Amino acid sequence: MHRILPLVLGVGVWCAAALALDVKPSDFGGARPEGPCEIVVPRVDTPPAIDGDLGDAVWAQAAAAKPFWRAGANVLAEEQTIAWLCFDRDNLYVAWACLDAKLVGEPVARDDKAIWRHDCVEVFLSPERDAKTERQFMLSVEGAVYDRRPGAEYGPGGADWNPKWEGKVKRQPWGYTAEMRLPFAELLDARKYPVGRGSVWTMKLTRQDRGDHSGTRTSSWTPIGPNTGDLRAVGRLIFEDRNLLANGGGMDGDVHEGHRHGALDGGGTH
Ligand SMILES: [Ca+2]
Ligand SMILES: [Ca+2]
Repeated sequence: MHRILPLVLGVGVWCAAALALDVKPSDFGGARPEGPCEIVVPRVDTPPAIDGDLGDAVWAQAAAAKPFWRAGANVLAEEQTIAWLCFDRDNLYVAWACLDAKLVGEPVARDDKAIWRHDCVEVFLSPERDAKTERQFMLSVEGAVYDRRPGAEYGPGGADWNPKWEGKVKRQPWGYTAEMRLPFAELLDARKYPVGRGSVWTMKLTRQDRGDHSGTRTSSWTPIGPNTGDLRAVGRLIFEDRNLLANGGGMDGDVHEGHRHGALDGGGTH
């Protein structure tokens, strides 16, 4: 969990960041995980206001996903990103802080592929833990959205899927912040399959960065291939509690799985 501390920032420009989070330049970056990327996200009582500003107290309780890796390479991304996640009964919430020297974007219509020429953050989610079903939520620095779900009923590419979700962005002196509210009911039959303690989904968190450099720089929380369509690059999104096998019971496979990830305790949550 994040400590709630006053902002003590060594770089002057950071002083303008009115974040409830204890965000400072040294927070960006970090070591590559030894195993699969996982994050255990806490349940919260008070939802954030989705306005792009991370001043909501609830973000200090959220789990952080970092660092981000350059797509197609085994090196940290040039401009780093932190995403924070938490949930309540009805929604998954995602906050973003993106270091970015030059913001590039313009308003475009929903599902306009021009969004790939803009600065964007993206979430890919599969409650079924099957990457081929992953739903994509993309939000540009100008607040444009692209969302898709694989399936013939959603058109070629799946972009005709238009769920109800919220995403807002706020420009910062050092880049931008963003917030998303992703309703469970848009992702699955939440009454039949309630999301809660011990639920595990697969997830990718990625970012497209345009700027004075050539082309798009793609980066990802999970080490990933050259583009965000990499179906193997999923991490595990764990709701509230990683291991429900408190007494070591259960099936052999589950025990081994729990043991294997035990070494990562806390690694994805700070
Ligand atoms: Ca907010
Ligand atoms: Ca869509």
